[in-house]
Amino acid sequence: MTSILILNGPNLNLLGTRQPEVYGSTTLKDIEDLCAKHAADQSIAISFQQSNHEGALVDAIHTARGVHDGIILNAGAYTHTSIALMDAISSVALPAIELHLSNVHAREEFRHKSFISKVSVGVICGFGAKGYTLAIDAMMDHLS
Ligand code: CA2
Repeated sequence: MTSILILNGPNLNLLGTRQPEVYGSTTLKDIEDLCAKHAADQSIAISFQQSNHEGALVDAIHTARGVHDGIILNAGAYTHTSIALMDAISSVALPAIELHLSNVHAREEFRHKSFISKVSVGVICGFGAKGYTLAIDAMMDHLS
């Protein structure tokens, strides 16, 4: 069975509590449930994780090697700053999809830069919570 790690970075645990105009009113737990149902319908295994800590995210990416077939990563603000996460993705040699709820390209200039894009097979942004199921489908298509 194909297995996908869906990894979420800093502050995404606060989804649904503030800034609904930017990130929607769906909570991270709602998104996890959405992903679990979408994956179960297609007999895909998923592991849905979140951390506010860069090193913990690096550890989760390392642990994915030999366990998961691909990684969907919403690295939050670390997207725009973290060479460590970029190197972690490169080092495990698993396909990664960069994901964002918001359209980062329609926002502040500092959100236009991504270290994760450089090591990703593709990027999905701007579709809110729906982006997570789009990313699962894109990963399955990439792996097939
Ligand atoms: O659009 C996305 O998914 C982002 O990865 C979200 C990050 C942001 O730094 C990226 O540029 C784009 C921020 C997540 C913060 O989430 C919050 C949720 C509720 C309340 C406050 C922050």
